[in-house]
Amino acid sequence: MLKPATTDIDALRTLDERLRWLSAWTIHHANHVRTSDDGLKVGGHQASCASMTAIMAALYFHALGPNDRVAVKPHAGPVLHAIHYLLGSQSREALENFRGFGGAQSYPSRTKDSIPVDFSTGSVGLGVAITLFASLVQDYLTAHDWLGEQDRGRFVALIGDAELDEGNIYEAIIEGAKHDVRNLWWIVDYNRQSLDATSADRMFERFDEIFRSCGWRVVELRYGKRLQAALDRHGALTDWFEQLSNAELSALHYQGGAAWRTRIKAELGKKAAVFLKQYDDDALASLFTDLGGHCMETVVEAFNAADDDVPTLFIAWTIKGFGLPFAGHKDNHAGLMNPTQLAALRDAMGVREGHEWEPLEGVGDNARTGVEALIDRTRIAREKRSRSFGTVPIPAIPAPSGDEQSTQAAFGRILLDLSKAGGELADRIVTTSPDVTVSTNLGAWVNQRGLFRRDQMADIFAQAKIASAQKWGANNKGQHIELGIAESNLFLMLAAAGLSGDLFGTRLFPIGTLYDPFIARGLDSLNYACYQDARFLLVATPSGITLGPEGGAHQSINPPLIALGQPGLRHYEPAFADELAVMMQEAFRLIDDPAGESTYLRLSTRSIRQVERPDDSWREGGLAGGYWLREPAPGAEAAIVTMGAVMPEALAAWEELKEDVPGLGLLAITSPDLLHRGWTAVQAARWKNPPRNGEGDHSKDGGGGPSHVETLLARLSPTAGLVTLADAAPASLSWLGGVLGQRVAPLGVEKFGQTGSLADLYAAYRLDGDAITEAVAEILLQNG
Ligand SMILES: Cc1ncc(C[n+]2csc(CCOP(=O)(O)OP(=O)(O)O)c2C)c(N)n1
Ligand SMILES: [Mg+2]
Repeated sequence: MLKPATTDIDALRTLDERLRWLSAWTIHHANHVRTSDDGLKVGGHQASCASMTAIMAALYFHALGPNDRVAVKPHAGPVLHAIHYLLGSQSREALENFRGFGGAQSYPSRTKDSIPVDFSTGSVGLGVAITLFASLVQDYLTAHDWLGEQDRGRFVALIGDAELDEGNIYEAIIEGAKHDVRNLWWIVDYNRQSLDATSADRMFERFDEIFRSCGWRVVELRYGKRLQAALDRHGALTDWFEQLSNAELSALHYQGGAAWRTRIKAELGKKAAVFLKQYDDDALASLFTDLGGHCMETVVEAFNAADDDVPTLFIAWTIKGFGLPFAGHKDNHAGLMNPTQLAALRDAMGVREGHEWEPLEGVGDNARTGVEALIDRTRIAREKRSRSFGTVPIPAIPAPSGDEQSTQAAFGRILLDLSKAGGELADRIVTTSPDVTVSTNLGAWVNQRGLFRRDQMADIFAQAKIASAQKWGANNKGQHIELGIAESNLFLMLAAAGLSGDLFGTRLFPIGTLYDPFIARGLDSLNYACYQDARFLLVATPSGITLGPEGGAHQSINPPLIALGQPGLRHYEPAFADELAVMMQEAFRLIDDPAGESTYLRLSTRSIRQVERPDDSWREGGLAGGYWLREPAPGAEAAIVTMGAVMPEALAAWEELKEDVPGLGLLAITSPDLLHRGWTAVQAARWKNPPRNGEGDHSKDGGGGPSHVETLLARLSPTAGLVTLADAAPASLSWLGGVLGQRVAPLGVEKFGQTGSLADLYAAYRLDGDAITEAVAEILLQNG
């Protein structure tokens, strides 16, 4: 760690002021200067920025090394942009267009911002926790000889104090403790205010205990040097000050010097007389705002002292809106200075009107040299890092053999075969699961490739010669990261490992498994992973009421609908093992393709008879979202349209009905998600809509020709009826009727499941042959 010279401290103070000005001005400009044609409030968080500028100046212009990565508190996004503006890596245009289309994003975004953003933030808590999993991925890569010591860094999260209420943070530190995670700095902007008001009192003491018990070092930056010195001389004042509640403290900061004087006089009387005499009102206000997080020396000292790999929580006391007219006001979260207030701040900061965007405006000639030198020496990346893709050959994945198979068992077999065959892809796969490794069929893979731990963990049961099918020893070459039961952690782990190419230059192929219904438990973390364009394979199994005796608490209904609405995640739902093999191969390809995405496979434990295939012509359609498993006659009046584990019911019904319903087709849907995307993409292309800013078109369609789903359904009569059948919410498939205006009789699960045999459940929930026959009759009758 570099020890700063005194002149550097001065330069850092100047940069702190510049960041406070530029962030406030960027937000002001977007709200009060830029013309608005829709009357919407643009917004921004001047107060949340102002409380962090000293911390961020010290971090970016002093403490950070070139390999360090930071998740910035979402509402301090403008400060990050201001930092890059000073470094010359952010344009004035992007700042002038803050929160505008194509401009600097409101919250730091890896994919949409032009500056290097290490982790997107926005949904509070998630940016914090992903740094922990990124650190774990760093250790994984080092242990596997993919990352040298010289390329390792520290992971930093800048956190709002109210953000610490998010439970996912505690789930993460518990997991981190198990893995002895290190190289983390989490820096809390302890301004004691949330969005609505001031936050609960003295929570820092609780946080302190929680983090320490998880193996963290906790460093509190309560007072700045000036305030500390004053309090040291006046014991009674210290006691009084420390008794102030968060609300009282904030109110006094807002009210200013006269209010401090009145309160102190009233409550300490003579004991404070000597103290009060030393300060006029302005000096008094200034003294009490000298909290740890605003005192450059204090911040720099604390960063310098934490120069090891122990995970460290810094609790830096600050004032929300520090230096701005609404400092400390409980309602200041979204508060914006009005033009008069802004002009006063501008004058106070020595910024000339019309020169607001000058990077070092108001910095005197003497100071300027030091500031420029410090900016030059700053070691953080100034350019957006190039993403690494296309590095790993993806071998063909053969289908596992067997007349009867479940997709879940086939998944385990495919991974086992991949492991045995070896090769680069197999070596780069890292699997992870929240305590359902064995029950999602990852067991054989883990037996082959082992659990990952930095330190050796003996397989005690194996050593004691106790019979077990599952090996459970770990070392630093293992390829499975076992997590506790916290699905949010699973998705954050997948997010971090799915960004390994971007963060560390080495692509991993992360595979996470969990039970399908519990996707919902980690949904925001999953969305967060996709939002950052992390690449992974999510295997959700078992699924649906097909789980039978396990009952309603474990039977998923709506994940296909979730997937239908989730950008960056492709849903595949195979019925047969050969489909699954093709989908896994495609999922690996998509992980390593610049225009790719993540894949969600919805699998089942139901063992079903595999179909005989005359040839491989189904494959292309299977990958595109669907294919005719039983061809309809041209212009046929009816088709059964089915996805996943209920395929045997559809096949049986087709056999039974094919005589009575001439030309009846059976359409196997492998991805409603892809079909829907292809359909809308083609329509957009027809209307010549350009693709949205930066978003890859993941469908194969888009040229204006018919989409895959249109081609499939055009085989039927325009007046045909579709019986859709899925062990999922019926809306997963019923939308297909909208494509060509064909009628639909939707079958699926709309009520919570329960225990029972498959026959019982399929009958009760109308997924059986009778239901299909009735539905076919229904649509034919309607046809008149
Ligand atoms: C998951 C989530 N819930 C709610 C919000 C809305 N929100 C944004 S900031 C905020 C309060 C943040 O307070 P704090 O973390 O203390 O930050 P600061 O005081 O520094 O602005 C809330 C509730 C959000 N961004 N994410
Ligand atoms: Mg706060």
